[in-house]
Amino acid sequence: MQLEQHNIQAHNEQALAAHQRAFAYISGEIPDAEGIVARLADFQVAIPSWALGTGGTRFGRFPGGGEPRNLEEKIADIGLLHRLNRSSGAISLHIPWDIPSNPAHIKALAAQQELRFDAMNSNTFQDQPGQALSYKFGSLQNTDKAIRRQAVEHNLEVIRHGVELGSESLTVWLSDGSCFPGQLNFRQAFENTLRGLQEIYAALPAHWKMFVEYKAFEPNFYSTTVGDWGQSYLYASKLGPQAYTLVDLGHHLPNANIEQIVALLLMEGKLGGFHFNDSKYGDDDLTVGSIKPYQLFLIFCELVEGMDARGIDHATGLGWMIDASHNVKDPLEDLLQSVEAIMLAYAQALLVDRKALTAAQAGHDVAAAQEILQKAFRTDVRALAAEARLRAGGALNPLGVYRAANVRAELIRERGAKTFATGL
Ligand SMILES: [Mn+2]
Repeated sequence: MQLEQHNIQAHNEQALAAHQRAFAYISGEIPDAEGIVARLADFQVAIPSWALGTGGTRFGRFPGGGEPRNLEEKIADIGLLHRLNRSSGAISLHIPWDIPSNPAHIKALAAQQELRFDAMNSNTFQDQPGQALSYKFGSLQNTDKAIRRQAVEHNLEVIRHGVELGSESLTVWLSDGSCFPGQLNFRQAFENTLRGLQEIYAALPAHWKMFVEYKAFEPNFYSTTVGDWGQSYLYASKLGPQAYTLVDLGHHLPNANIEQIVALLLMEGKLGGFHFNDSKYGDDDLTVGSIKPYQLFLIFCELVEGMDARGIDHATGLGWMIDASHNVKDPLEDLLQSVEAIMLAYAQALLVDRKALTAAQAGHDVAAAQEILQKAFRTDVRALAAEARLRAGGALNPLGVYRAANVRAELIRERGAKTFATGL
């Protein structure tokens, strides 16, 4: 499926007059529209290979057809997203679902689509066909040394694949934990896990980062061995300067103040990357910004403030990734909506009058502080994001072009109605 540039241009021409009116209006209302458009154009969000197929739940999976059947088709799908929004210029792979049998070929395909390889993800939360030992009772935490060894070796293999492709980071998410009181010696589980992570860390190339992702619960329901940001921070601190905490928006207990977590991790120089999604109850993997857009905005406010305080480049300083895979929408439409929600929250955070906010905080003017934040949040910044896409050759309305071009129907025609992408 090749979405041609002329499809995008024809659509843009129809929408151009209305867009220009909206862009002229917002440019007159805010101090630095050009600066924000430039920052949006630089900002890229990595798409995970496992988000391109319909996600399942433990109750079932309802594939939508035309899903990518291999790594080549996953790269093609992300290339398509990137042509539409010019903000999806990276792919995050998962091993063993995406083992590149011919890395040079895969690298060339990605380069054709103007994609780079973001973080590599290891998997010790499932048993693979032919695997010698089971992870049923954990991987790096396991009381069995041979199982811990197998999990370490797998991560080393993931690093090797990443090096071949030009990736520069490894994300380790462990499902390790326990389902019942008494099942686990917490201290021993932590120490085993730390030793395993240390062996993996020692194999990182010098320019690589390791992201230690945490999750409060699921699939384990009594304890998780990397359960919250404090535990992740503890591992990352003990590992060394190449190790960082990764925040996944869906991996907290209800009502956690994620914006505060982000602020403190940035303060300590230990925030490495982000997994965007949204949720109502837990790790729901819903479209970014679909449930709690204000929370997303507040998180971006802390990200912008913290990155600026430490001189971190917004576009390249942290790993920006989507991690979502749910069961009802067309995955490509979902990803277009998710990237758009990220861009809007980022633009709104850039709009916040920092000087006025600092003054309000210093003067204990609580009402003014709220007004300043909500003024930015209530500004319609869609024309800024659209302008950034337009200048980069993307679509004013990515979802509109996707639908008008009948992309899904075409993918089903090419790949079949009963395809299954590897993933959850
Ligand atoms: Mn995640």
